[in-house]
Amino acid sequence: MVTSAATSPIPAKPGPHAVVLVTGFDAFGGAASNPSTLVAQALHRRQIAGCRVVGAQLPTVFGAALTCLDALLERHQPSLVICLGLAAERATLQLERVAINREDARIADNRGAQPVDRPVIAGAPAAYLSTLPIEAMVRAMTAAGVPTDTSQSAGTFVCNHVFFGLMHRLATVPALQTARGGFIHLPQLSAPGRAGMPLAQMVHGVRTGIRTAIVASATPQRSRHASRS
Ligand code: PCA
Repeated sequence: MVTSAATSPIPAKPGPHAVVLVTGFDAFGGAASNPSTLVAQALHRRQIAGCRVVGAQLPTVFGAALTCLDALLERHQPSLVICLGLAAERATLQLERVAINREDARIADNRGAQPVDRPVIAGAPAAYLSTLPIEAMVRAMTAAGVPTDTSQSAGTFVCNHVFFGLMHRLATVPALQTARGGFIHLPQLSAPGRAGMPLAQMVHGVRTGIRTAIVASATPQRSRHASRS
């Protein structure tokens, strides 16, 4: 069963008390840095469409990442949560549609854990859909000059673990049931002789996506493809 949490608009009127939580991850798999935490840092304390951004870093560690996310959710009671992670093989920003209740690690996490074919949360639904207005965000981010796509798989490593844990909490914790959330994978940072995207472009794309998510109605989005059919 795929479960989608309520698709109401952002509940709190945009204002100084409405919080947008943006998380990134620390470096993993031998890489020197992770652009997701750099984007979260760059947006920390910014105001976007009347909401205050709280940027934070999660550890790339099964379990500990969700413990850290829980503390942030409890402390900030955000109206909107966007978790970011690196998917180095991708060329664009990618809004993930679905979090699955499964983890299966190709490499060890930052504490050496490498789970094989186990649920993120035993007894929870098989999957959750993002509650972000994905189509509107992709349109706005692309129009802002930041190559952006949708993705139908967040993988089975720590990013999916956090995405699934987030969506389960938004669906089941009463205080969070009107909040919306989702996950965006980022390409690697560009560097001399290496393909990728500059940090400023990623920050601009994520900021544009957040603004769109705040102001967009959550009524069903017209498909990007509708005008072609
Ligand atoms: N990317 C990994 C985990 C941390 C990150 O930034 C992933 O895609 O699962």
